[in-house]
Amino acid sequence: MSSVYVHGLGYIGLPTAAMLANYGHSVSGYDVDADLINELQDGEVTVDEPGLRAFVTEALESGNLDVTNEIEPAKYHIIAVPTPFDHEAKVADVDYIEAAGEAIAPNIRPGDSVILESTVPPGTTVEVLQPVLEQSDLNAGKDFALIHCPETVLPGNIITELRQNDRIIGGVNGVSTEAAVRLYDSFVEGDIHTTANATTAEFVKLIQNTYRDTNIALANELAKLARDYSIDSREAIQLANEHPRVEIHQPGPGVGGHCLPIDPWFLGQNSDKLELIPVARKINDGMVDYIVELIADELGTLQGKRIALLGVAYKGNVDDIRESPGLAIARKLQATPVDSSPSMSADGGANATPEVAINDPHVEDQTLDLQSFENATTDADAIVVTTDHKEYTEIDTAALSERMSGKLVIDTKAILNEVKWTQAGFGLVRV
Ligand code: SAJ
Repeated sequence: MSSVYVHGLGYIGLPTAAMLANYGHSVSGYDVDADLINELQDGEVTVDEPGLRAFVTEALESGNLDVTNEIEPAKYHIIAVPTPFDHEAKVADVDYIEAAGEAIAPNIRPGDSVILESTVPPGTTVEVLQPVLEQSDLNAGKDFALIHCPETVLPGNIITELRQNDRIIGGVNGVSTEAAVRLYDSFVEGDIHTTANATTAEFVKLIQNTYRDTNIALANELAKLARDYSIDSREAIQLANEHPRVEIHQPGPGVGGHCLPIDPWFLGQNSDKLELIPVARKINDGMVDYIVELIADELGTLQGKRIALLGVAYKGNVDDIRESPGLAIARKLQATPVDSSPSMSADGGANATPEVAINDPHVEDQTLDLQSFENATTDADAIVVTTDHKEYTEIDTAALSERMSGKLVIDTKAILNEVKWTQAGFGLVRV
């Protein structure tokens, strides 16, 4: 079994390191964050990902996984560092990839492999990483293998998908591709698809998320149209999807996470041909305003209203709030003046806004003023479900009904049982 160095122990690097270790490789996990290294050395796993703690503990206790803040030579180097997104310029920051390359370069020996797993704009492996690694005086494709192998796992199901998903492997030449196939073949149960072209592998990863984002934009536009025609968008989409060649995604409060709202921009970073994709992005980002308007419309006014917002994680059953639509809706509501007339507004000033109480059973964040479900919903005029957490499907409607002032429920994820909620006397509005 090979020695592997995993650079970056985040959502992808840590489970990947543990996976390789649990399949018998000798793995070192490295991260620039000294606190994270200390925590992991003490056996602490803070990421809220099902099964991850036990999986990492198993790897550490087997002796196959070691976490360290030093970089040494290894047969394989896997780079799984973040590529932060500059929201203003809409471009990827590849500094961490360059830094990882610089740290690896002095440690590469002939015959080693460097695999980039981080999501990157097309061309990054060859144009950014390769020159940095070749400072070693060794040549990619000739002396060492250089490969892009994008991660494709779904947060919330990472360990299963690491094993079961197909992988795309694109080396800078055939020898590079084959070297990576040998490593991934040791634990991947899905199919391994190869291309002797790292840029194609980068492109494929990005178009998977772009397909999803663009498809959701269509669903969101359809949801808006359906409301105008007073029909249920979910029923219409479900019926449309009965056709063997139609697969429309689900509408919602917008698109969150660090992948779908970002990757479409990475795709066009080194080209001027983006047209449709930015429109889809605008539609999905615009859902925040649309939902705020919908809440105001359903309540008649936002003046003097108390709204319980349920869910700031970007999707169900995870603790990740990156690009969270729920949080954006809460902030937008909190910034929406209820009336421009000082005499009319709740606090007598022109800047009065509705009261927004936020709950999320999965998120712990001191800066968000999160409330318990009970406190958030007490005296609420409306509840707005913005994340499909399982806890929200199990709400005791009778107890809630006693606590709330109003009976309006806006379910942006369509997770609440229509019969249960309407029988309990709630007015249920689905997006
Ligand atoms: N969403 C909708 N409607 C849908 C599906 C999702 O509004 O029909 C929203 C979700 O609520 C969420 C956002 O989209 O806010 C993204 O969620 P997601 O479950 O589609 O995807 P992510 O971001 O958690 O993970 C994606 C996955 N990509 C694909 O399915 C093509 C995952 O496999 C990737 O590994 C991950 O991006 C990544 O790291 O790129």
